[in-house]
Amino acid sequence: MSDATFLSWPFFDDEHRELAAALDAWAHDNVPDEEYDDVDAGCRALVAALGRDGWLRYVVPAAFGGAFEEVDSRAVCIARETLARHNALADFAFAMQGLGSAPIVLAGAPEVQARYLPRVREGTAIAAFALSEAQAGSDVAALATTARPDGDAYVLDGEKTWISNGGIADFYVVFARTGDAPGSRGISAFVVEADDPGFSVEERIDLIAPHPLATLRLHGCRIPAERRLGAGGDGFKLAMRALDVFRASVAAAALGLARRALDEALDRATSRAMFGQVLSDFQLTQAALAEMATGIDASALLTYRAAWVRDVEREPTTREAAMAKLTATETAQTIIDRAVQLHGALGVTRGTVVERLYREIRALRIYEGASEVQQLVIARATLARHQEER
Ligand code: COS
Repeated sequence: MSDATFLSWPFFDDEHRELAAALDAWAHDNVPDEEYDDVDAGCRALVAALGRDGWLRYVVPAAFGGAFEEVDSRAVCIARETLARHNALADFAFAMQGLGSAPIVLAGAPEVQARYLPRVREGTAIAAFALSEAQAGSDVAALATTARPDGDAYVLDGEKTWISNGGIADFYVVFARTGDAPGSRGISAFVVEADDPGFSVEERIDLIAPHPLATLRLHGCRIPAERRLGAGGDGFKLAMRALDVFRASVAAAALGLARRALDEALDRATSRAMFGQVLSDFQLTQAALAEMATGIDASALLTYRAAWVRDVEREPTTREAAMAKLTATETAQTIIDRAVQLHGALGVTRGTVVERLYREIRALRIYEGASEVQQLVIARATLARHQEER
């Protein structure tokens, strides 16, 4: 059992503690502790199971059957941390239902919200967030997909890539350029359904830790104008607001992977005989374990600080979420690498837990804003505060 003492920190209420225990027990019984051979089928099954048993209530507001009045960041983070400890694809399935529907929660018209959000909660519709393009990854404002108004519709043209749930999603929140305004100002968000004419999955992308991922093609893709989310030109800010919530939760997922690595390392270190003692008797091992445990607590403090500021203080958390994501993902990479080292040859043997974690953690330092983007965001906020105080 992982260290759960963090749940007594003042960031949490009883409902958070209950969620952590109940979801851990559920995952133990319902989520395999191994990779799926077929990630598409696995992901579909996980979304269905998470919906059936009520866990997706944490990604939509109460008005659509959600567990909290508004989506609660601490609950999302606890859910991701817990699921990631068991199986990274389970965390992915949960998180993508949230990220893919967040722009609808934030800015969808009531009828658009009513069309998608209950199905997201039930796990009967799979959501996706289609922002990145081949030439617009970190530099979102450079995206080139267009959406042209045409009567009571919009016609979308362009290509999106590295889209999570690409190929299995029922709908995609697609960001496209609607106006002549340059950079970030001319972008709007739309809901595109997988069976809309002109929408196709161009190519599936294979990852070192398999998750559904694809390149999407929009070719004269015509959708009703009501499926635009928020005002025209608001798309960039909408994407950033959705990412503010989910970046802190990526930190939580990294934390879950790191906690699992420490658990595995502790089991190994206390059982592996070497030179007449066990691995954990060596001070070098103890130094590694100490750094791993400290890195986990430091990451947890930043992660749950970001979630608490958003939920309780109701302040913008761009800076806090960036600090959490940067620290937790980079630290988890180091912790998992140490766990691999403590396992020796077993650590690089296909099929061991630490080998799986080693592949799983890598993408978290890249998606939803690479570490370098988080550094940029933190530096900008720090400099802006300094200017204001002068
Ligand atoms: N919430 C609300 N508004 C925000 C915001 C946020 N978190 N961040 C920026 N904005 C606003 C700014 O205030 C600015 O508004 P005005 O035009 O009214 O002044 C506008 O959005 C543009 O912001 P900025 O000038 O900072 O945009 P940049 O093009 O410099 O981009 C980064 C900033 C690099 C931070 C952004 O492009 C980014 O996050 N990139 C990574 C994208 C990403 O995560 N990709 C992964 C996709 S999902 S796997």
